[in-house]
Amino acid sequence: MHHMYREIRETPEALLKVKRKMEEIREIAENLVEKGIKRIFAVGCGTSYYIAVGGLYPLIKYSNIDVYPLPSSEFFLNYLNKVDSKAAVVGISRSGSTAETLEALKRANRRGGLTIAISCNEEAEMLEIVDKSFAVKVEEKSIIMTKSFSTMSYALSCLSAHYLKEIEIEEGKILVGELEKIPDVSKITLEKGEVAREFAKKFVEEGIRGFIYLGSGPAYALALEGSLKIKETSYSMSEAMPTLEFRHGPMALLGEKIKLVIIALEGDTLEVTLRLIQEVKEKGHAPFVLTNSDKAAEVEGIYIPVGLNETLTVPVMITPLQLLAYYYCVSKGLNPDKPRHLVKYVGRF
Ligand code: F1P
Repeated sequence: MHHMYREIRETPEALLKVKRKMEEIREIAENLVEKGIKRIFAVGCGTSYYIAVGGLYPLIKYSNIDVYPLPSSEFFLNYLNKVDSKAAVVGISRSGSTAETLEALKRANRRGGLTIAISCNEEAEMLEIVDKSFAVKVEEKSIIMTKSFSTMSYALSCLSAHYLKEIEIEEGKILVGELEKIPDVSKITLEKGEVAREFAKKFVEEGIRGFIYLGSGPAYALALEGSLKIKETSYSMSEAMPTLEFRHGPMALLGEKIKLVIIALEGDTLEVTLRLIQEVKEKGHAPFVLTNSDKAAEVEGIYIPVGLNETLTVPVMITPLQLLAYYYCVSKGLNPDKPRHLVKYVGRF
């Protein structure tokens, strides 16, 4: 069995490790409030940057605190002027050794920012240089990040939700209550996601040459990470964009051997996403849809009625997309455990 597949299957138990340490996360949220933090940067590289994009949505949707999900490099090259004692910088890194993320945290420290680390490595050097840290031991032999994405997404979502509760935003209490369910919901999306195998084989048989992942809001983080998994394991061209952006140019690609992967989540973005699905079908395209809404259930794809607030779905709805990339890779006769040119982490820049 490939490391990548086994590690996807281990996601629910990895999420339980975060749940067991929830009090540590609540204490970090409490510290953000005590310090009077006015803006929060979440930074990472590759998959870990996409964790930053998805994990801040509770704050984006339900608070007026300024949030900046950024690649670590973009943060320290272009945003340092916004860092002072009222800024928090959350570094996200499976290894805790990625050069750009370490550099981002070191420069944030020098500007007096409150630095926080989230990692899957309890011995990470990153944990030594920050003010507060949260780490769980979630080891992956695979270069390709899978359960580690869900783990650190869950941790960041928990931090966001607990912050909302600490500043007495009504939705905070609701979200914190829902956090408890996530490890069990993960078992459901894992089992329902296995049907991705049939779709992956079909894509290979159809000679699909490229993918465009569409998602809005939290689903945009799912689109970014789902697209990266395909690139990393199958060397297929793949792009992710906010759902309605597809209509402003990329729509011209319909007719080529591409497959649209559209993530449709219950919530503020569902209606426009359903209209886009209808629009591309009328143009003769058969999109693949990952959804938790019965309103999109009849479209070809994977329907999992996950009863979570949309801002908490990223750690669990990514699993079917990880499985889709895994099965597409092996259906093409490639080895997901030996991705061309990639390393476990990039230790210099
Ligand atoms: C970040 C990262 C991964 C990528 C590859 C190289 O690692 O860019 O996202 O998939 O493994 O490293 P980390 O900072 O999360 O350890």
